[in-house]
Amino acid sequence: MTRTVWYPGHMARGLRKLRELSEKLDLLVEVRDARAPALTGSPFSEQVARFRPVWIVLSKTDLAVEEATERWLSFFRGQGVRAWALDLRKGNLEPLLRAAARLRPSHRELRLAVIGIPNVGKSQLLNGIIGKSTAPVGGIPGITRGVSWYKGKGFLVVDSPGIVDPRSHREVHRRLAWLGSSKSDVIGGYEDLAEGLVRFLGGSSMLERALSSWGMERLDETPSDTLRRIGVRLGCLVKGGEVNMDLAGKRLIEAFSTGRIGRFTLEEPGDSRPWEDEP
Ligand SMILES: Nc1nc2c(ncn2[C@@H]2O[C@H](COP(=O)(O)OP(=O)(O)OP(=O)(O)O)[C@@H](O)[C@H]2O)c(=O)[nH]1
Ligand SMILES: [Mg+2]
Repeated sequence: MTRTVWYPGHMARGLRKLRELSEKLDLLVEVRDARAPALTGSPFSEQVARFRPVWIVLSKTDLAVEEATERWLSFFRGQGVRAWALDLRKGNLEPLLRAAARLRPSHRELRLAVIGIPNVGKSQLLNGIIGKSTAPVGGIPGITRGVSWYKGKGFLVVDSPGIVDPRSHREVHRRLAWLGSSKSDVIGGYEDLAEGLVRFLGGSSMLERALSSWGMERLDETPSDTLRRIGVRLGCLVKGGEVNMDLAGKRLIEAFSTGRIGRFTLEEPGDSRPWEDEP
């Protein structure tokens, strides 16, 4: 059963191109979101990991819970994977670049590709590696549409489009949409997505934190009622004073994905995925 709802043509083409290129590459740097390092894993890296090193960069550490990021780094390193955790807007790429330079063949530049799912910061990392803001960066998934080479000092770097796994469960896509890495509007709409997020956050103290950032309290109510209150608070109203639930949902998802309501980490190493047992 195909369960993916967002897999546009540029992803299929990008995957094909990466496969063709993979013979020429010395190193793959896979960017994952530090807020969900398992859910944001790339479907491509597993297919080629046997042939060359795949290093992991956990991006957006400024939006994740610091201690959780440390646990993820230990987890990956414990598996023998080289991993870095970075706020890519700040850079601090020197240790990564020094390690990569050691893989450089004596007769030519090092060829590396930056890969990963949409909106995790691949192009931002690439710009840091080449030292110029050349590759387009943007806050919505699907900014990079093709596979392109860029030249840096001693490096040839490939930027690639974000590619999701066409076999992923719908629930994975819902969670990726909370982070801004999947298209929210094609996965059941913002209202449904945001209610799912409220339900998830309600399982811990995260909901209190989110609500208090808007000066609101947690009440004993359904996720739908919580979303309605958020809509009132943010002025997402239509004629007659009714709440526009889809707009309220969009605002909540945007605030969550961009870190406006605080730092969050959605998963810990070894977490189970209960939805995978569902028929
Ligand atoms: N807060 C924060 N934002 C980041 C970080 N890295 C990237 N971003 C932001 O995340 C968004 C996506 O960055 P891109 O580099 O375009 O992501 P991408 O993986 O190339 O995305 P696609 O090309 O759409 O697949 C942009 O708004 C960046 O400014 C980070 O470490 N912290
Ligand atoms: Mg990009």
